[in-house]
Amino acid sequence: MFMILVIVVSISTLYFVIPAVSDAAEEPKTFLTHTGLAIQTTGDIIDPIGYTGELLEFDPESYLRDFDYGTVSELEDGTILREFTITARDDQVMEVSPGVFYNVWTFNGTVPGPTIRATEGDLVRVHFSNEGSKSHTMHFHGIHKAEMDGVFENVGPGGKFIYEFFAEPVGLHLYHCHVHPVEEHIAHGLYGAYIVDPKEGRAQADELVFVLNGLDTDFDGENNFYGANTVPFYYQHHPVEISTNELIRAYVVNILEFDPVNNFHLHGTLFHHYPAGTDTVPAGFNDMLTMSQGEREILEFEYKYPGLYMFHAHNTEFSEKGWVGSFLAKDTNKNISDEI
Ligand SMILES: [Cu+2]
Repeated sequence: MFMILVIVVSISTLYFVIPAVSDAAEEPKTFLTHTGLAIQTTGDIIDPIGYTGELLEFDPESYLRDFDYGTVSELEDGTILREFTITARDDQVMEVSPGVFYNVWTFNGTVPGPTIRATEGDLVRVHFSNEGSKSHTMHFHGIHKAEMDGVFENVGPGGKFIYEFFAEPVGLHLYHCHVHPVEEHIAHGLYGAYIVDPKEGRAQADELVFVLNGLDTDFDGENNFYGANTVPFYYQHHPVEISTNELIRAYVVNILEFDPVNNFHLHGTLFHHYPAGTDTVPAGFNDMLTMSQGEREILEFEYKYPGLYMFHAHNTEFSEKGWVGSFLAKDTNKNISDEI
């Protein structure tokens, strides 16, 4: 009788244990729902949009100093031609914070898109393809013909468009999708920085790009996360390494949706700032900058003393929801002389 009881208990235990073991071994899949919500689950989905969102990896570390100068050639009249290939998609998913998945819409697979860079007077030619499921465009800030403005000529799914214009004026500009509702197309990530360098160049510096943005991960028209270059708290966990007594040039673009203003506050030093980077005379010497949506500023500064210095939105709601980082200023010259 005792043996029968043991056998019954053993079989019952296996019945409950084995399915649990096989479930645990299943890899969770990422799905987009028809509302655009990105979820991960091992279960069956009853509300699928019909495809699985591709998980996107984005590295804010490499984005920071990554400039796309295009493919360069020279026209017969001596004009420099810079050609760029940009592809829009709207089906990818990014884990923007541990366990939080968001349907990102991308130019060349990143949010922000690549930092497009040219020199004043260059001919810029952008070969744009829309591989998304919705219409998209590229609207560049700057001086160009009306038909190159990327506003009225919607590029449908599978469509292509070539934008061509001369790089002018000198400055820090912006590009973004301009299809309605523009708010939705920008909030999902279709934007990037566009830099036009002066012909004579700028002073040698360690150059960094910060695109200030936010993430409305629950679609209520308010941001749940804020950041510089998309990933909340990234530069707090991975401080930006710079050198003391070296000129730092930060290209700061505010593309934050839903909130009317954003700001940039620097600790331990002050910066000269140039609105839109269009003038050679700084507008001020400050440690605090407030920008409305679409505004850009070039900041130039140096650290006198080595150490860890914060930079963040002075609006504490934004900084406590991710828009905070640090510079790790190292006394590089001292280290070199020590080694010698
Ligand atoms: Cu769009």
